[in-house]
Amino acid sequence: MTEWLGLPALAAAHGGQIDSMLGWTHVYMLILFVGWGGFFAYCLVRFRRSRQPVANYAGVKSHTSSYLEVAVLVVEMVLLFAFSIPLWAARVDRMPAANEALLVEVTGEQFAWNVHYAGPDGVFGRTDIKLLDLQSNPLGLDRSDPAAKDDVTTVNQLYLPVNKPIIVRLRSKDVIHSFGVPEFRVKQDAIPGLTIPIWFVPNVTTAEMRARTKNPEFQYEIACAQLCGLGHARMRGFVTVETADEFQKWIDAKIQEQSEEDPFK
Ligand SMILES: [Cu+2]
Repeated sequence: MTEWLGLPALAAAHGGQIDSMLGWTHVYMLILFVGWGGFFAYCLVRFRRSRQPVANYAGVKSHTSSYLEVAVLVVEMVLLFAFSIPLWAARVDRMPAANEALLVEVTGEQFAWNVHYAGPDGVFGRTDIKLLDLQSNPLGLDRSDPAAKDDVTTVNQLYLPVNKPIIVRLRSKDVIHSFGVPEFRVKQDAIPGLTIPIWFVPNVTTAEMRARTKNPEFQYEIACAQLCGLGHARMRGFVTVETADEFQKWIDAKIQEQSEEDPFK
């Protein structure tokens, strides 16, 4: 229905609602544009100099323009109250239950996305700013904490299972970044000092999307959508959406690999 907008391919369960909202906004704005444009052209002709050589201080007495403005206001109220607020309530405000969702922490920094999974125990290990090392431990994860043993961290690689609600807890280490994945129709600023949750349900795997777009190199990309410094343009993360089994295999392998690297284990 909204193909005419030329949006990126859709890969999240609720994305259709966002697209329809975008579609309606464009339709209303097109009507307004044509209306205002027509009104402007009419005024140029109607109040041309040859017809009105001298300014008339009383001005126009008709109320037509006031009625038009009220009509514009009504259209904008419809957009706000009939579309935006209900959509916000359904899509943003109401988080999925924590036991049905996969919770991932994503921390922006200049210029990378740090991804942190709690692992099978579902508990995020302790982090400590003193342990922070940009190369080896960008999140300052304390591996001596029992809850951290099975935690998985990656840089710029977000793996997600398909058809499962994902809650991303967004944070930032330095400046304002913005987590934007166009195919999931999500975009949210990551603000230092705040932890901001967003959620979505990816419903097309990377493999399916590659087949659909006939592009074997297709990847979902986390684009930093706030100009965050000189390296902003290279602040790209990648999202791989897999089946539940593939995702489980990936995370198990990751846990294995990290425990082998871990000198304290
Ligand atoms: Cu950034």
